[in-house]
Amino acid sequence: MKWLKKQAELYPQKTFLNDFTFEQINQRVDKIARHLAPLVAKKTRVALLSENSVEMAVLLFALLGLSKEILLLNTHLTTYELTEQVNELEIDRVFSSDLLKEKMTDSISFSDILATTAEPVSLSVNFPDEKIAVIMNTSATTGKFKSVPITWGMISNHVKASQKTLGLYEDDNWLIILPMFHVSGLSIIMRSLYNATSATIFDKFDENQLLEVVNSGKINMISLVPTILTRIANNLNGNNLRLILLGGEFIPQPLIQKCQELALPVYKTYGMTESFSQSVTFNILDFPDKTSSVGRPLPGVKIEIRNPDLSGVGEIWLKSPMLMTAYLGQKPYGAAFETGDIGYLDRDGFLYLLNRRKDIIISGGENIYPKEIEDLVYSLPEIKECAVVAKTDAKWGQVPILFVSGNISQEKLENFLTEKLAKYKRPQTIIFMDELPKNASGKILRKELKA
Ligand code: S0N
Ligand code: MG
Ligand code: MG
Repeated sequence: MKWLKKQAELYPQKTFLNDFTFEQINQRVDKIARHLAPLVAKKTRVALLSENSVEMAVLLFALLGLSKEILLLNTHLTTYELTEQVNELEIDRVFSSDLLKEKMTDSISFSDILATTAEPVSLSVNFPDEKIAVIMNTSATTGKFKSVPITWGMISNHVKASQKTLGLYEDDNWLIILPMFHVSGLSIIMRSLYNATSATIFDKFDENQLLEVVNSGKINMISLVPTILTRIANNLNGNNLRLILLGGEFIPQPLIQKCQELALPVYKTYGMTESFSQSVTFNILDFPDKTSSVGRPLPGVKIEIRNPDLSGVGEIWLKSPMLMTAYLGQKPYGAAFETGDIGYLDRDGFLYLLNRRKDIIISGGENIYPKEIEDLVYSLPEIKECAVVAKTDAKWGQVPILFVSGNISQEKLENFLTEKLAKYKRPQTIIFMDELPKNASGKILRKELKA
């Protein structure tokens, strides 16, 4: 596996993941790869469904070493949604953690793998830039997910640019509580691997466990979404931390002010799956007069504001060596990538984000597009009209709300949504109306519903 063999030779005794050294992880990867090889021999693409764990990382490295493309599945999804994604990408080999196997009963669990016969293999250590390493599906305005192919070139360019921006200390230890099926979590693994530094993987978000490990000084870096930081900021001791990388959602300014008062080393970041995480970043303690910005571009990244109004506010376009060239199965987007977000640059090159992509709802760092929920609701014959809008929420930032008209009981609709939709996408409230408000041409007035 790229970088792993080298680090295991250079720093065999250094801690890599949790209590395992680079040498131990490398040995575990070699071992599991021997079992995996016969299972994936004729496959280009496989899928992986797992909560965060060292085992997940080991399996991922082994599959990468076997030159597979790995679709990383969001563990919150229902069986219905998971099956749809796997079918769409024509994947017939799914690996799941023992805990999640019940979600995809015909998958191969981690313990099943070790029960199969092993075969000698030699793992690849170098990959061409254009080779796909992992695939992540992201929700899209169309209501159907898009697949982001994350190549080795994107990963290599990212880890280098990020290191230049965030610096590198020999005993860095980066806590992973964000999901490794998102770039927010996976990028930490790749940075630690490239930098030969440590990462500590948590399988879930538990407030007390998190505070304990941060306040103990065992880790010195952490990536968070505002939903989590809001819950823990008051009890967080920033003395041992050199960095809190904060992004994935709209970041409320009161949270930033509180972090300034507490002297927490928050690095705001704006990035996306399409760019394998961070595109712009900055430390709020270094630039106290820029705290409402999301930061300055990483080396190699260019931000363009297109079609600006008189005050310079316009569409945010990106050019970056960390960006994908196209969604899977779609045409390349060309020289620059349209983020869909709205903002402006100040004269020092700091980016300010004013509006997120049209219609997007971000709940606890998970993206939701109303159209996906609406299309599903419309698939019920009883439904006349429906619309999903965002409601501000103290805990999750935003939550979806469903307005609906039609001859259907609340219970039937709720049961249907529970079966088909991940919990975070499920409307927090369903409001029944005789008719939804529309304009003269019959378009549903979302603004009115929001109000
Ligand atoms: C916020 C998290 C941790 C919440 O999970 P928690 O508390 O563990 O929830 P559960 O115990 O599982 O469930 C509690 C109840 O709440 C429901 N629920 C869970 N998650 C959500 C949600 N997001 N929205 C609404 N409801 C939710 C559960 O269903 C459950 O209900 P009950 O008990 O009734 O069953 C968790 O959601 C989380 O980890 N969120 C973060 C996800 C994330 O990482 N998003 C970022 C994705 N974006 C990117 O990767 C690009 C940006 C980026 O790269 C980045 C982002 C942040 C920081 C750094 C970077 C970087 O550039 O490197
Ligand atoms: Mg969870
Ligand atoms: Mg929890």
